[in-house]
Amino acid sequence: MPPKRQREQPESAEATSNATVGRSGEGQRGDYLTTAQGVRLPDTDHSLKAGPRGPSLMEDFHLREKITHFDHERIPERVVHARGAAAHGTFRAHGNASSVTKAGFLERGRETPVFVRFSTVLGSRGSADTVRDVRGFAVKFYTDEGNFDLVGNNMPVFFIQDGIKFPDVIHAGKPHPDREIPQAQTAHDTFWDFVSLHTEATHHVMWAMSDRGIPRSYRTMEGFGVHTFRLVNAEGETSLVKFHWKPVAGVHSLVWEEAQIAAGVDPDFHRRDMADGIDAGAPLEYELGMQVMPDSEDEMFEGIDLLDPTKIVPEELAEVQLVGRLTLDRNPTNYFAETEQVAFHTGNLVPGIEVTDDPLMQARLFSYLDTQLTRLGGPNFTQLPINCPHAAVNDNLRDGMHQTLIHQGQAPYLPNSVDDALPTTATEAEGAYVHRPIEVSGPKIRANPVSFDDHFSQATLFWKSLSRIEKIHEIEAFTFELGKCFSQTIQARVLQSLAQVDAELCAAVAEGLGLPAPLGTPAEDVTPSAALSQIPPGPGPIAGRIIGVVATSAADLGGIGKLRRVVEAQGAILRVLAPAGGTLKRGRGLQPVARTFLTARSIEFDAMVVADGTAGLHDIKLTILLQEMFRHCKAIGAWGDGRQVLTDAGIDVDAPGIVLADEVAKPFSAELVKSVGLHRVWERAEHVMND
Ligand code: HDD
Repeated sequence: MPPKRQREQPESAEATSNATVGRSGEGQRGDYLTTAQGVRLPDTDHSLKAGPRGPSLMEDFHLREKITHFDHERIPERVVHARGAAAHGTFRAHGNASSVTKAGFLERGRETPVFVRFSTVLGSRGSADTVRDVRGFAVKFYTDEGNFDLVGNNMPVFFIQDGIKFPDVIHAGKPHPDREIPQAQTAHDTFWDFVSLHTEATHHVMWAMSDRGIPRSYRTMEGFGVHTFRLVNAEGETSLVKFHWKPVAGVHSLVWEEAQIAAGVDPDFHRRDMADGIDAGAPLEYELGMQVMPDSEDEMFEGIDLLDPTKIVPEELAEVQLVGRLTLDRNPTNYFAETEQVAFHTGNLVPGIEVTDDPLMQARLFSYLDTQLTRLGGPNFTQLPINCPHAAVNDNLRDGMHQTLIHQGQAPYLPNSVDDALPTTATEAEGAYVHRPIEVSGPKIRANPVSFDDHFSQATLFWKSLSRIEKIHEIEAFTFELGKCFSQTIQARVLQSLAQVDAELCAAVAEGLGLPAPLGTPAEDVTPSAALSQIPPGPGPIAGRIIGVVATSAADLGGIGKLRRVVEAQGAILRVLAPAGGTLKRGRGLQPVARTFLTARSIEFDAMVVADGTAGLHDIKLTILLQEMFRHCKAIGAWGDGRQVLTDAGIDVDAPGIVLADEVAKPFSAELVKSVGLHRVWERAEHVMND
């Protein structure tokens, strides 16, 4: 229950003399319903009419204000990344980054409030969470030195090398302009037309068609700053750096069928998962990592052009050093005020962090500020509580739409001799952001460096680094997406690119499309990078994971209680599934039912266990649920006669990853926890495919 608001006290003289007189950022004050002007209302359900059956009257100021405000409740959605969800949290620095940057928030022990918004790129605001797409990973650090935004994605490379093509790639990916279909997906002609005609996109689509395009959860996604940044330390020395976010929960994805089911059954799958996890006391956690490279004149490292956003630096060549931990543990209070109105900008930098001349980054520096003017209706969006820096602001910017501050003084210019010569500029020692005097020279020219011409070698590197099951998923994704294209010319052109990546990949996709596989000359001297595969070497944490238990009131409720204690102690969530809702009672045992067979679907569970005492239970929806869990290679278990429910549902109990026992004892729970920690039982995949 939210705490009841206090009935309003009369404002003190001190409060009214504040710069923000009046509402002071509070959404609601007092217990009475009022108009926006603060006039108390007797009734909000009946318009003012000339008699009960008469016409409504123009003088009904409440009706007009209520409807007018409602008419304007929506603002333009983001042109990209419209669908998103966010959380508040804290960033704690380990302190080891101070040798390369003077940024205060990275000093040892510093704690900085953050707001993080995750998003899909292409879909509109009401689209589904689990579509195949890139995920945005935008972090706003409210540092003592001003706001720093790290506006990244869950993939370390981008489609294009120069920001001037951004409108083009987005036009190609968005729904076709005539019928506005398909929504939130790249499985259509214009996207693949663009990709095949701009082959620099090949590396990026290898990531998008991999399991990374359909994350299991925001908590199991990596994040990347993509561009190379220039860091400056207290001595003025510079280095070139790539930022990474490493999820503590490991990197895990859905399988394609699951993602498709979820898009219909629970379009809010990811935002629900994040909000529920936080509510259940399982925060989302990530380590901030940095790959530090020397700041050389040519901005190359081991033959890789650090200004090319379609290239990674393999972790084997530059170790990702962990410099701080991000913990997201508080859900927003109001979606619109916070998640919708938050405004990120790659130009929000703090001393010690600078940009480089990556031409994609350079265009972004213009675009983010510009887009907010339309989206948030004017230049004063930094005054919105979610965008407001925690550092002191004294900016000499004045007036404009939606000005909410009452600035004092007469001289908003510098220098001035009227307002006590304030504010004053700062020196570097006083914390001013002073750009490094990097030399810039060269002819004015519309061209890329020659090193940007290599469009395929890192796509090959990515492919060669995948495990067998990940390669199969990649082939299936390409075959699905290209199979949705009507134009054979476009399909054939994409195959030309795939032939430059790998012959096996190209042949397999060509076979699925029923087209000949062209020959190519893929790079041969490629060393795979283990960090690019997301198959975990061992079980990871299970916090935030959901384990279902099928039960009836005849089930072993004591056993369920034991299992609940084990998994909840590790931050996981146990949900009982039964034929009907309510509470299961048996003896002294009590278990609340979280889902019924009607309201549950396999996609929301990471593992499913059938309790003892359920033999004979049969329901077609339960059968479908168990078969989906089996096909999606999730852990399945049963104890006692629960085994029979599995067999009745057609589950092969001898297949890998089926955990069986007579009762809920340590080995059973431990095996189950281990399977969930491994995310999927991939050995079962071969079994499923051969069925
Ligand atoms: Fe962008 C939003 C990430 C290239 C122009 N972008 C946006 C968001 C993320 C990214 C995560 C959502 C922020 C939020 O949650 O509000 N964008 C990226 C990454 C890129 C990238 C990782 C390449 C490395 N973007 C990019 C380019 C341009 C833009 C090249 C334009 C030249 N991006 C925008 C935008 C958006 C945006 C139009 C839409 C809404 C907004 O900014 O605030 O300005």
